[in-house]
Amino acid sequence: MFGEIIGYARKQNRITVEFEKNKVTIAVITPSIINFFAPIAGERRPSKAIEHLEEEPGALIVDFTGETLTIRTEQLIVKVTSDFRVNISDPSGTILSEDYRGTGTAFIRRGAGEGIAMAAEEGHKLASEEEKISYRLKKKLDPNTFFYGLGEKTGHLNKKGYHYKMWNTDDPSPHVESFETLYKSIPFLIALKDNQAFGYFFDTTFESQFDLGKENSDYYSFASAGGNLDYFFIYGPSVKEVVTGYTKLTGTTPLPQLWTLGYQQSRWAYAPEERLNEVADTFREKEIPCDVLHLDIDYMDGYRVFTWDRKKFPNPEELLKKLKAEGFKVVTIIDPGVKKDRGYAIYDQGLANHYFATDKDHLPYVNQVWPGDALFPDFSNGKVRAWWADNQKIMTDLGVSGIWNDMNEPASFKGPLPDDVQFNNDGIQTDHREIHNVYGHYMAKATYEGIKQATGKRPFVITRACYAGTQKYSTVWTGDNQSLWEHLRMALPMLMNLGLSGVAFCGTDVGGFGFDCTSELLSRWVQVGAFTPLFRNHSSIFTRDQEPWAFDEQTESINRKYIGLRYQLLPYLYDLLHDEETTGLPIMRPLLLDYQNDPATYEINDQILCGEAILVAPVVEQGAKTRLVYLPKGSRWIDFWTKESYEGGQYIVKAAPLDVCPIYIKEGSIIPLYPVQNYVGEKAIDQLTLDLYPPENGETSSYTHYQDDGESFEYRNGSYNLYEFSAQLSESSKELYVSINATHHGYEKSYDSFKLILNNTKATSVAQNDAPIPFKVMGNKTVLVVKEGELHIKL
Ligand code: MIG
Repeated sequence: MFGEIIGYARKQNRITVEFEKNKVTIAVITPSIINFFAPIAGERRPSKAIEHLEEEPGALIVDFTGETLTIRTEQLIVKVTSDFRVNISDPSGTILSEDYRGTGTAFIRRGAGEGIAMAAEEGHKLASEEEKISYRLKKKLDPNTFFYGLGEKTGHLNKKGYHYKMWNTDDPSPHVESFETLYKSIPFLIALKDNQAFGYFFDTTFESQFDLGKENSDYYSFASAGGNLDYFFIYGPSVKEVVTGYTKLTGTTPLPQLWTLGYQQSRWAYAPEERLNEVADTFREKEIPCDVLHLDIDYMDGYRVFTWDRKKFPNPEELLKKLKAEGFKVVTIIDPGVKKDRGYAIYDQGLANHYFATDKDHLPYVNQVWPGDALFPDFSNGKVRAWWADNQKIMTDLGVSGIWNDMNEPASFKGPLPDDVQFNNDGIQTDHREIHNVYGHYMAKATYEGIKQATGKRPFVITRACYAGTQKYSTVWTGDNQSLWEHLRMALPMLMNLGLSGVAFCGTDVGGFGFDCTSELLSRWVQVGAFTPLFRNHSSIFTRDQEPWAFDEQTESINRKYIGLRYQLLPYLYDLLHDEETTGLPIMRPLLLDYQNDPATYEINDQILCGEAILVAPVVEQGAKTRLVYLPKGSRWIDFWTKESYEGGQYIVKAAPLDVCPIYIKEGSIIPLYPVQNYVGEKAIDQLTLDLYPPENGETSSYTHYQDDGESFEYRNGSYNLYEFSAQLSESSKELYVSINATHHGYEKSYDSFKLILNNTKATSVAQNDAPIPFKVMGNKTVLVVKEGELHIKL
């Protein structure tokens, strides 16, 4: 395909390498991020994932020996040889990524039977796929490599040994490990090898494949069914730096409105309005906090998007106003399929303006979804996105607070959209093969922009389908899981890998969507949900009720307990999302993200970190009343319930009766808490609680807390407050110094006081600026209320 290198040209940070048969471009984006581009399919087109590429390449040296072209950045050495073979090493020369130069072929399966060798089903499948792909890139696989990322995939945290595909797919059968595709396509892979992490972002929207040492353990490979070869190598060496690098390219999730972090209740479907009101009333009667209610497809008039069934919902505006007064925000579902129905405004406008995808003869393409015959807006056309964005006002003007985008793979009932369905692609006409994986992405983007323009507030969008970069516009949920223990277990690595793939704001249907949930399963699932960024219980029309009270008293009180805990943690979660807007780091993390030096964390599937401070080891097995917990090395950990303290780097056995989710707090943590409220904004928060777990003697720990109005974009103009908290324990362990300081004051409201909970601390005196401060010792902790300033606590 390429041949020998003939020469090269350099223009600042772009190096064009001329091969006998092709010309490639290597661009140094930053010292740790390199882009490799080969025009296999044709001209370069604007990326759909990367909208603002900031280049800060630093110093680089290029040199060519006649055989090998070497590019040295401040962080990497890239060597290119014939046939566009690339080796990448760190500055010390340790190889990170090496193109595979061997002749290894795919394994074969031998039939048992009479011992006759035969290619098995899978072999044939691989062979036929090979015909479809336009290029395959093979990289040498070292045995001590771990793989993460790839967005929303079934299976375990470490993806080594598996094969996955990127082709957005709605398959309602139970999601199992053998699924190669789901609703989302994020062609971003992280490799961790000898404590060095690096990533590859393959920016192709065509169907693509990742083989992670499945077909041959000597190499891993990436292949695409079309488009140009266009990938970014992103160096760590920490996984954190890789994730931050990837989100520097594709964007981070903007800070959401605070209420979106509250509890959300959904079901297919809360209709008519009496039913919705009944659910709302039950939350308030039972004092189970809830901020959001979702309306699924049955609120619409004959499944016509942007309409209401006026029999079931005679006056949506009044209804939403009434619910708002009770503290409920309503989110409505909007599907892409527009009913083919003359006289229906959305259809008429779409048709008149040529807004729908067409067949190859340029006639509007029709398939079937919920409303029957339906057409598909061509979201790859900026004009269509602008129209769709304007339509959001129809909903927000009635008081709708967020939009839930479903079915945007796009799903269709009469077979999949044919390859040759035509799309405008912002003026570079193309077909379904190129647009399929970004259809949901563009829909979410249009929805985000529409809500922003209509309300001026931070938009809340949930999408099922997405591509790399969708995190800039939308939160995601993982589609139609089922009420199975297997699916609760699966949710953890799936969400952790989504988080590592830039999708910081994500969640699963708590309790499971399909199949009937059990009281025990819901009790355990809500314990996980409380720590997932998007916390929504949702179930299908075909299943038994699944609200927190749908089972028995015990299940209800477990729901209340964990939803309440979630509301206490809101300021902590909000701080995480605020940090994430800059760093791109996920809220729900695999342990290895923070403990990369501890290889025992590399394959932990069933524990998570919620930010740095909280480790959660949920019970994900029916009947289990105890579980093994791994506490990572490098920190000490305090049992959240008993306050017992443990050294990291060990497994412990934790008793976990049904109402106990094992939770551990990292020693030294200072966690901001709100009181439990029925909904965000119910109580004015004049006092912030600081749940403090003192550091080791001689150590200091600190925490930055962020505060703003929780809904507008004013924070971008400086309208926010920052507080710096720190705690220091003296060498003798006899003195604890705590400081509370406002370091940025731009938002008009602030806290009047702080309630300090000093865990595992018995104070004998407390002074602020030498003046004694009253305090209470309660068991093993000390509680006091203070203003900003320096505190001297004698123990
Ligand atoms: O084919 O709108 O994943 O959350 O409740 C089912 C009805 C269509 C699939 C979504 C699910 C939603 C359901 N939808």
